[in-house]
Amino acid sequence: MSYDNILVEQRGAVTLVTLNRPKALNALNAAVLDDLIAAFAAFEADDTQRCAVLTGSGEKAFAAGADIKEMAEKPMADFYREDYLSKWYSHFTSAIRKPWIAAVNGFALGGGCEVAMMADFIIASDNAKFGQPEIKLGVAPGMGGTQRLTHAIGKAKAMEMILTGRLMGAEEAEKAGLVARVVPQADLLDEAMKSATLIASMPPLGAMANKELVNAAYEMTLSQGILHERRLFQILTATEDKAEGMAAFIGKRDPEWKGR
Ligand code: CO8
Repeated sequence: MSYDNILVEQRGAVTLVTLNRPKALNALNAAVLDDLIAAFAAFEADDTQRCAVLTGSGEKAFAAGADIKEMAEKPMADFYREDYLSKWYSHFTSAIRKPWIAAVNGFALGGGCEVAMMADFIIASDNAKFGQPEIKLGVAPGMGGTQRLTHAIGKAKAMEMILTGRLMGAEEAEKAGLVARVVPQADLLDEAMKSATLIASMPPLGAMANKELVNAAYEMTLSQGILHERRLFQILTATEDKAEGMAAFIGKRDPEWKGR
């Protein structure tokens, strides 16, 4: 399948998706978001693909936000009738059960920051800048920014960023817990691909279950989350990959995962 606004490449078991509107700093218009949904749905459906990386083309931006030019003239009735953002939002959260990483180069602002925060984790280049500057446009984040940023970095920093539109650099973002790792700009893709390849080498059902469990920490009380964890642990003991993983450990050999 070909796309107009993104590049998609399979590298072994890793799908690399690149936002490709560099002249508009990879701003997320409806066409880009529709391409992203299609590419991630194809990734999710393809059993040979076990982890994805999402990045932005050019050195300047991962994505500078939702497309302001597209939103500027749109009447409120259309935003409401279309339930603007809901299909993209639900697709990138609950519909993607396989792991994926955001490799953030340059600006990740507004919707760009929100899409990055939907990833299982973020690896940032040293020139990355994160922000939710929607207040400066007279709106608010619309795809989870107020919630995910607050979960990630706490109320004080999230409130300051969201109320002032201040951007946060990569080093501060790592210290604050927004990103897993900061790497030099030149190494970003290699480092993200290395992490993705490692994840892709893990048992696929285990990867899916572990992702689900960490995400449950955002949705459930502690006791519900721990019960959910125990049940999924118990369920995983019935998989062929559990038998293989434990036999391989005891037999001092590499496991061969079946995804069953
Ligand atoms: N939308 C549309 N076009 C954009 C956007 C954008 N978000 N950001 C940059 N561009 C375009 C510029 O208009 C410009 O185009 P042109 O050359 O045709 O004039 C080109 O990209 C280059 O941008 P600049 O000349 O502005 O580059 P600078 O280096 O001077 O500045 C900045 C870079 C600081 C990133 C600046 O472009 C900027 O502030 N951009 C807007 C950032 C912003 O406000 N983002 C939030 C948007 S609102 C939002 O995301 C709502 C979230 C809820 C929905 C989520 C849906 C995914």
